[in-house]
Amino acid sequence: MLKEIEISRAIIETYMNELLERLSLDVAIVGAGPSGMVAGYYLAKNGAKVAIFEKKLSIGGGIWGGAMGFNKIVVQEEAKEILDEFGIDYRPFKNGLYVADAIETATTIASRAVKAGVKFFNMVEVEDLVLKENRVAGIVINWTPVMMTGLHVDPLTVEAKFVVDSTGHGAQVSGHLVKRGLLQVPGEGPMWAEKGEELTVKNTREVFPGLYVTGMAANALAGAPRMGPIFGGMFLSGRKAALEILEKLR
Ligand code: 48F
Repeated sequence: MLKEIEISRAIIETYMNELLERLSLDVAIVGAGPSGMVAGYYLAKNGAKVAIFEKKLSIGGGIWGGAMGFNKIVVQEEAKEILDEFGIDYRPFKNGLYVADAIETATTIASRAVKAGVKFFNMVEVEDLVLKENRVAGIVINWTPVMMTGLHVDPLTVEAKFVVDSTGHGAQVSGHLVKRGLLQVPGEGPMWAEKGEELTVKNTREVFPGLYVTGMAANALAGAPRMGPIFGGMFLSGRKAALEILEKLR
């Protein structure tokens, strides 16, 4: 016999246990776009305890819509190996460009990340950082609907050895240090695909003790150009952050 409250108990107990197990993390990634999910995958695959917090209901960030809703993404030669790592199909176009399906890309990266050990918490917004002795030590979280409705509900906290700002164009997590005068975010520059791609990887780094930035957030912090619907830089940025953090965790 199906008992409604047993279904409720199954969900509540399982979710709460998973959250409790992750109140203390090696790495808390904020934002489940391409750079954050790829970072999570490489971290988890190499044994780090990692969770990704995503404020929207859906994970995947800017992948789904491709460009203007044409659900294709473009990847350049240097990043093709990441599509291979995930087992995502692509077709050569020309001039060293490859085209992959946006839906396959989002679902495959998400699925491989989960199988590698990443725990996604969707519908959870990171509203602040924990800062102790000039080092980022965790994140402050709340339910997205609470944030959207502006209800006066206090948040909870997750501690982490490293926090990764993978929040895209708005660099929202770094913004919490900006408003305290601890960091500057000039904001992204206008479109220049080649420079934007090169710089998003270069700008992927620890911008404050305990805080890494990836993807478009890395360029927003550096005042570097946006690049539009080419995603290789996002993937390479996520991998770079993961490998550097793994080195520091050892
Ligand atoms: O924007 P997004 O896809 O970040 P990305 O990894 O990739 C950028 C590309 O999609 C594209 C591009 C060309 O390649 O420029 O835009 O840099 O994903 C960012 C995710 O972070 C979530 C947001 O909903 C999105 O899914 N996010 C933003 N702020 C918060 C957050 C927050 N405060 N808490 C939790 N999630």
